[in-house]
Parts: sequence; C-alpha cells; structure tokens
Amino acid sequence: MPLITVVGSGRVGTSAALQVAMRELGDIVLLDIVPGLPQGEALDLNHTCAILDLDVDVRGSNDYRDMEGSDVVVVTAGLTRKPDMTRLDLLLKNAEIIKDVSRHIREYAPRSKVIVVTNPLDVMTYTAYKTTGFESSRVMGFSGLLDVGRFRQIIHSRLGVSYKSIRGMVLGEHGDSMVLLPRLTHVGVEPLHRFMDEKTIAEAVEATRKAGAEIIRLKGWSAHHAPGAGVSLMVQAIIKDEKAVIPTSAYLDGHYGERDIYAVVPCVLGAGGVEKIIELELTDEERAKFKASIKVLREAASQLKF
Ligand code: LAC
Repeated sequence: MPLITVVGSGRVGTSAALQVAMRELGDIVLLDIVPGLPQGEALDLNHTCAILDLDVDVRGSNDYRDMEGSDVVVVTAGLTRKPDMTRLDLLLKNAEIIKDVSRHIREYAPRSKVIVVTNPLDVMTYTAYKTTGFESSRVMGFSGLLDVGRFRQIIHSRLGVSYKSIRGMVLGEHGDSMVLLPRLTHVGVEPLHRFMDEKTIAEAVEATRKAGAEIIRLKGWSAHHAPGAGVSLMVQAIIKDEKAVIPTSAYLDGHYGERDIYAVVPCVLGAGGVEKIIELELTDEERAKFKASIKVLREAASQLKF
C-alpha cells in the first residue's frame, strides 16, 4: 500500500487528505505540530472511510518520524493569507516553516516525491527544493489545477458546457502575475474564442486571477476544498504513474529560457514525479507576460537565503 504524508492538518491539509482517501491512493499520515489536532482529524477521516467503505487507514501524528516510507509528501504547513495580504507577504514567515519541514522530509522520507501547497507557492516550492537537496523532478508545487479549474468553472457557467469538455492551461506565478492562456483553452476541440468574445474572455481571466482573494473576502479564510481536490489529482498521477499533463510549479533549467527558478508550466507527472516539462509555443505577448511573471518570482526568491 502506498503511503502519503500530509504535513499540516489545517483546512487545506485535511481537505487534501480527505480527497486522497476518497481515491484510495494509499494510507495516509497526517502530521501537525499542534498536539491532538492531527490525531482528531485522523479519527474523523477514518470514520469517513468506514462510512464510505474506503479501505485506507489515516494516522495522525506530531512526530515527523511517522512519515518514514512515504511515497508522496504533501506540504500544506504554513500561515495562510489574511484579507489585504498578498501571497508574497507570507514569504519570509512561511520560508522558515518550509525549511524546517524540508529538513525533516530529507531525513525521514528521502525517497519521496514532494508536493508543496504552501504560499507563496512557487517560491516555497523552490525553498523545499533547495532545502531537501532532492532532484528537481521530485519537488513540485500545486496550484495550476486550481487556477485552471477556476477558469474552467467560469467558462462552464457562461457556456453551460460540461467540465469534461473544457481544457486549459496556465503559466508562471500562482499569484497576481499568473498567465492564463485563453488561446490554448479549448471547448470540445475548438478554441475558446469561437464561443466567447474578447471582452468576456478578459473578464473571465481577471475573475480567475482574483478568485483566491474573493474567497477570502467572502468567507474569511482561504480556499481549501478546491486545493484539496487538485492535490489529490497530482498525488494520483504520481501513485498511479499516469503520465498526466498537469500544470505544475516545476524547476526550470533552461526551459522557456529560464534557469534556477520554480514557475507553473505544463508537466507530465508520473511515478518519477515531474517526468517532463512541456514547452509550449507561445506568442510574443504570452512570452512577455511569462517573463514578467518570472521577474516577480525572482524578486521574491532573491529575498531568501539558502
Ligand atoms: C488561492 C490561494 C489560497 O488561490 O492561493 O486560493
């Protein structure tokens, strides 16, 4: 049975654990530094598994040693964004948390694939890569499925087309400089612009960019259901060696003309983690937006020391 550890038993961590359990991808260890919290969540999740006949076991723990033998470690530990806070405001505080978690992963789960979910996403993933010292293929960040999912949701609500028939892609930062690619978004086999005019597409892009902040404004805390759902698809791609193309924050080593930085790009995910980075042919405008997004990420990364 594969083992999936989720570090952080807050809303995002428990949502990810639930959705991984729903897919019966493996047994789950839920870790947190708060005494009782992961144990209580694990008990609740085990009851969920009993009710739904999901044959997986969830264990709650405050001891990093319990991640031993993990195939995948999902990192959700960290502070979340408060209203009026940008993701980058979180940078310095969460970097310290990610460094600490990463050192434990290096020690107790040295063969695992690591999926970082903590914001600011791309820079935290870079931090985990630097601190674990793992090959870059084994350290990746979640967010692309979230941003593309939000864009697809808006298209679905406008056009009344099944989600199954709407596909899209996003590049760059998980943040305000994200680069959605309407040109490469398809409804059925046709490009989005056959169904929506330019102004409506621009509005959908803008609403997608602001969706995370809008959720915080409305309910007072960050999204967690949708992040949990997306994380479970990445875990599934790795555990089942799916070779699925998933927008993933990945280490660029000459890809898209960039080096030594993490940013969202389409990746083939399988048992090896990020098995391939797909280089899309971009228009000049898309490329310029991607470069601008990379610049934002480099500025953030430059504030950290390794
Ligand atoms: C979001 C934040 C949490 O996009 O990154 O919902």
